[in-house]
Amino acid sequence: TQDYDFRALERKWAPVWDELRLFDSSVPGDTRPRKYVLDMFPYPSGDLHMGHAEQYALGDAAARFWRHRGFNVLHPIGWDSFGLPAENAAIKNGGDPRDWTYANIAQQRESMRRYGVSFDWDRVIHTSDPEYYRWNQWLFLKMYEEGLAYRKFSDVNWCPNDQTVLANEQVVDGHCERCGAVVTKKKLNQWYFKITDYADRLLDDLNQLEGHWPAKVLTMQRNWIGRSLGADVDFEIEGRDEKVTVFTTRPDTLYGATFMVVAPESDLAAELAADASAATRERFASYLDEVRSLDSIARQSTERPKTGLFLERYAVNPLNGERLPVWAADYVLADYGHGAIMAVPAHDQRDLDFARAFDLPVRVVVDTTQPVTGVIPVIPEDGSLPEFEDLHPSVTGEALTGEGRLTNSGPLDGLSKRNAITRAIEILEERGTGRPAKNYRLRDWLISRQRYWGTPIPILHGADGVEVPVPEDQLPVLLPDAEGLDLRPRGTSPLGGDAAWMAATDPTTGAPMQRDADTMDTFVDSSWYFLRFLSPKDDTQAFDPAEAEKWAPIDQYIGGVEHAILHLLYARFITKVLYDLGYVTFSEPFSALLNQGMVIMDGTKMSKSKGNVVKLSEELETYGVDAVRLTMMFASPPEDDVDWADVSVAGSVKFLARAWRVANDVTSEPGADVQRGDLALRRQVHRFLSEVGPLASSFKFNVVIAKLMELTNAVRKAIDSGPGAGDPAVREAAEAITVVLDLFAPYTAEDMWEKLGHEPGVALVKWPEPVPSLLREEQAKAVVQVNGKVRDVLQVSPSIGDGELEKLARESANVVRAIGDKEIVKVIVRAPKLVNFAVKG
Ligand code: ANZ
Repeated sequence: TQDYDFRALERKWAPVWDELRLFDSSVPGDTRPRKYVLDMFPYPSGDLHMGHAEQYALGDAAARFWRHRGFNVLHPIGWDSFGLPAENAAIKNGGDPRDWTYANIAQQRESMRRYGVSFDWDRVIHTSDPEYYRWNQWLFLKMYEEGLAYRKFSDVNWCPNDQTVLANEQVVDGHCERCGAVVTKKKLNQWYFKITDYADRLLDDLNQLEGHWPAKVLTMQRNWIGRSLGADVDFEIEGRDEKVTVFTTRPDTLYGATFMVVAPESDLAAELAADASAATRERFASYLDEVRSLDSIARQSTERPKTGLFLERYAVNPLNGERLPVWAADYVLADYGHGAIMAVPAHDQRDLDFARAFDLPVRVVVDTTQPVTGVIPVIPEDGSLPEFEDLHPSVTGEALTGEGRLTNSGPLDGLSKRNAITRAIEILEERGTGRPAKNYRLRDWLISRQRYWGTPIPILHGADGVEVPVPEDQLPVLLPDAEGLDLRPRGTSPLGGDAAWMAATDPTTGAPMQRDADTMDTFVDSSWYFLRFLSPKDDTQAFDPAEAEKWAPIDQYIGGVEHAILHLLYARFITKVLYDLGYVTFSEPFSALLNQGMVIMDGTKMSKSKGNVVKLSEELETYGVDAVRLTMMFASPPEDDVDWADVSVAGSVKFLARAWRVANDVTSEPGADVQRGDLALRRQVHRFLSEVGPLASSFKFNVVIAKLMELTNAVRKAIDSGPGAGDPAVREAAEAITVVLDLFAPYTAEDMWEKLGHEPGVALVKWPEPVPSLLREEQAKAVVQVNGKVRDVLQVSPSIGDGELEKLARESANVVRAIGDKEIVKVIVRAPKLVNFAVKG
């Protein structure tokens, strides 16, 4: 007998597959129904690693499954090839980011081909190709026309020592990650996409995805958008003409407001401080410097001691006319709500911490000691809780945030929190000093990058500040060569250093203009790439709407949970924009989403610093592609992490060899009359088939593989000590194993298919259907009696439980008739054989 030699199989079949073009999804006249299975496309950072191996093994199992089920499956691949690592490599080693990028793409492409993934290689895209990024520019222009792209000055993190803009992740505790200098803010004029216009739809449409996306991802999206409902309340400031508006989710607590806080870097704080005493002016200036170096998360943390200062002014509570001192404090953010709050220390923890730090009054206005349905207690005017002294927030330090009844609140007294919110808003509206309001955590999408390796923004700037979009027929605005450009980050785009490139002319007047030197965030590239795969070579449009109609939205999207928020949110946003513009007929791009787990080592993430990185290339060398793929899918359900320390890749090789030998040993001819095959083995094969279909369509691939192993052992036994290698049931079993194995181990399966006497191309072989009669034979007969008299006989599974059997019995029409309107007094169930209803009346 021959030996299982995975190296030989890989060498043999890869070129055959190339030639057969089995995964071509655009054959004219193909009438198969369609499915679009998409793996998140990779960033070309070096060769493929174990994480890729997990992701593509999973996506490919899904794609292959649907192909076996008779679908024309679109399973494309491309590269997300703009971005910082290429630029940093060029800064470090010299050269052009292009060289690094395209060399890595070539390597990854070869590795993927070797990995046997069933991609349609005719649809490859690279986002750094002008043929691709010109459509980013087109999209930008559409957004600009719609008023969805705009420019404004905004703060960036700036390291004054390195003269560099820093990403949020590069700021550690307010200091530059590299040199330790205190990070400051710098104002730059930058481009934004107005995603906030779509906040409600992005939130509400998540309901459609319920059950089809991981619940965790839906929650993360919801939290990121962060809609809160409440009220805007206008406060007069003594000695100032204009009122100040605050956003609150708790207008019910207005009578408990004891001070007001404004964000230190707001215009209002600057204005009020300017009118204060010299000492306060000075303290304010140094406080502002301190605040600028902190990020918003640290600022709002309840852990950090509260800081702030009194601005020597008073606001007036619009409901009770009380004077509230106005403070500046950094726990209030300038860019949320209105950058000012009414502080209710009894019922808000941060306000309470602040009040306790600066000795400000705390007044309880919601009595949370009384259940909402309970008696309304009388609490004195000053808001103290005499009977519950030790529960008072100023004593406990714990704000009362729970349910309760309003007290000390004039017209709101006695109402529940919820009713008081509604009533307070009504009163504010009657008096014209407040109204219902909505706020979102979501901010507009900052797309400007002061970096080289990205899509140039297709806007021209005149000396007079005028902005002119580059006409569509002049796209793409090509990225110049990197040669001669200083790519080091310094807060302005490297493109600005290329005077020849920067010089442009106004398309209508011919007047000299300057190009926009910024490039786009690479999340723009990936916000619509799934549409480009539909007509990747079309040089007349971004994508063909007719093809989108045929294929999209994506039936199954597969990728890492690290993209749970931004990438998915941006892709959903751009899809909605394209929907509104009439380019697509769907408003959610990804009908179903699966997040694969990580590949870890000894319970922890693989990382260079820990020295526990397993090299994919070495695993492939040692065990072969199929064993690595099979191991990935066998180790756990796809959402769970795979601990590479716990798996046995060698065990996978052994199993593959066993399966392969079974195919080798079959001696009957293809098409042998299975009717004459061994009945016990046939039953086992068809039970296997009835189980693996549903398992595979719900991605329970680990269980499918366990069943494959079971059946393989059974056939081995049938060959060695049962009906023998020539029995047609053995062939039937071997063919079933081969087709199902193709999901995980395509090289081995292809070779088995050949050994079984078939033409190459197992990937397109129809999934064998279970024969019902072979399943039914195994069913048990359950007798159903009413008062001892047989009323029905049910065919049931021998493993049925009592509960399930009783349910079936109750649904039987004969039984229903026999019972009529009599009362069931007792039910005896002996699954799978008997149900007896004792009835009376
Ligand atoms: C009074 C109040 C009383 C509040 C109370 C809460 C509890 P979310 O849910 O996150 O939207 N707030 C408003 N603007 C703010 C800003 N710029 N920086 C920091 N905090 C701000 O939170 C809304 C609540 O956060 C608002 O409701 C306000 O405090 C505070 F018992 O108003 B609240």
